[in-house]
Amino acid sequence: MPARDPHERTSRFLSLILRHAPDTIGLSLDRNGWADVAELLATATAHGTPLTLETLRHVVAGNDKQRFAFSEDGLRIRASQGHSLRSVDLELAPAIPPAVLYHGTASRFITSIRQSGLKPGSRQHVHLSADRETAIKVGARYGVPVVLEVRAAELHTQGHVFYESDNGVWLTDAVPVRFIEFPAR
Ligand code: HQG
Repeated sequence: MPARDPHERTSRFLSLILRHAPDTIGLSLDRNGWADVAELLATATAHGTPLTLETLRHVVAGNDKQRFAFSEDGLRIRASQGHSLRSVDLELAPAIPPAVLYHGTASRFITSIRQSGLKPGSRQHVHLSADRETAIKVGARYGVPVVLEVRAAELHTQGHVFYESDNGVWLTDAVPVRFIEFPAR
């Protein structure tokens, strides 16, 4: 899907670099996923994606999902969730989820999910949202969206650990089939 505007292009670039592949521009993240801002600007620019502090600040502040966050001193930046890099530990505190959380997926994945439950795929966690609307958008990225209801509180009492990212995304390791309500066909 081509990015529509320069800010979206920069947001997608930051997602790639800060969640999945910092090495493509020769950047390294620390164990908590933080990149040095000055180093990010320099390495991005050197590798063909000119990036200024002003643009970075705009993209972070105006981001629709608040995907990125600066450290308190403004010297570092990281993605708030969505990592595939196994080396990154966001050190989120375990949280108690609401009774129900939602997972947006595409209809073509339903047969497989009915068999093996929700798995994190290439990411560190299964991503869940507190509202249906977000789940519909997430599912629509891959095809005809389907919203699954996850009995999160029950799963939590069974010992599954939940986290809530700084931008409000709920994360857990996996969701077994028996905790999922599938919509009636
Ligand atoms: C599916 C976006 C077959 C799962 C969103 C999903 C999110 C299975 C896909 C964040 C399965 C993985 C993450 C199974 C799960 N069999 N398919 N057993 N278990 N799946 O992109 O949750 O905009 O890695 O349903 O808002 O779609 O990038 O995960 O369709 O928060 O900030 O496998 O990405 O955030 O896809 O999205 P993804 P996701 P950003």
